[in-house]
Amino acid sequence: MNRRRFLHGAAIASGVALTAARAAAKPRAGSGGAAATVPRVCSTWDFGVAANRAAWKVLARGGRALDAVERGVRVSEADLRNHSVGRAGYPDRDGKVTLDASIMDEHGNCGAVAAIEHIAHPISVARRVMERTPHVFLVGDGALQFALEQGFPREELLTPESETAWREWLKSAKYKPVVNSELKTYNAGPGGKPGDASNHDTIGMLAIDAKRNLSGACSTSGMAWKLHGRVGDSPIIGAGLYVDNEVGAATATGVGEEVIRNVGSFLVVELMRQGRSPEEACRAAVERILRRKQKTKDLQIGFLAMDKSGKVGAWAIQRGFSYAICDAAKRDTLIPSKSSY
Ligand code: SD4
Repeated sequence: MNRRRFLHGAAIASGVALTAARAAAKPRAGSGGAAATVPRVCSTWDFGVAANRAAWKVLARGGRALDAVERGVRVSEADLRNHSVGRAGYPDRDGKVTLDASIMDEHGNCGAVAAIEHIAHPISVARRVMERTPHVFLVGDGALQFALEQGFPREELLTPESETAWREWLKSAKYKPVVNSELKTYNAGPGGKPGDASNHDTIGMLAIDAKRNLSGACSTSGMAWKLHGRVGDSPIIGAGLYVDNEVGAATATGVGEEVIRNVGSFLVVELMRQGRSPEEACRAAVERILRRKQKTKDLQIGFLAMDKSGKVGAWAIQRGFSYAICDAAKRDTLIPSKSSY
């Protein structure tokens, strides 16, 4: 571990300033040059900035990374501008909002729920599965039943805006994921019309606390207009999220089917174990996916990783993926991911 720290502890991933149109964050040129600091939190997409702020409140007072990631992800789940995490997430083709989430702590404990309906904070249900059951994964009606028994309120998650978008989609009823739709939906602003047929959005968050323990969390409503019952990578341990406290943590966003096929987040962590930096590991995982795919023009996948020193890196297939970092030295930092195309 010391050798790995020595090799990789010097800098976080490089980045350049984003345009002013990209959220109210403070993008920083060359923020990747700074030495890794602990504690630190990072998360996917522009909306990761707001989520990080909530997670930081836990980390800054010496709190546990697990509490930080749950707290942070709940912010995105409650954000009505975010059309595929939690409430206001776009529904499946039958008009039902079904949510997926997973969480993993520093001991390798994990919990997940998939295709759960009517529960606004699936990440907290995932944590209850981890902490209060002998199981890892609950799905569908069973997950809902467990959540209600645990005292989570049953809620309507389909907002009028999401319902309008779904009814609009029904006119053509074509399932065609749109690259980087996360930004089109989110940056449309409150009440704004989401761009195109916005398909997906996921918050993946990784944190290291003052004790140098890692945790991660991931939450999504998955691909908009999916088949009822479809589950993506986000709740699948090893695909959408993986944490190994000896090495690092990784999370994924984008078209989940390809992430599952390649056990993406586990792959990224294993590549870090072999000595690659977070960015190199994310890049190698993306390239593994690309080697197997012929058509990649319409495919977006992004990986985000953090190593045991708090160093952060990312890589995506297409341009447009962004990730946010927050630590004592830098808040509200938004970085455009490097990409293969
Ligand atoms: C899924 N990976 O359900 C998720 C969607 C996503 O950004 O990440 N969107 O396949």
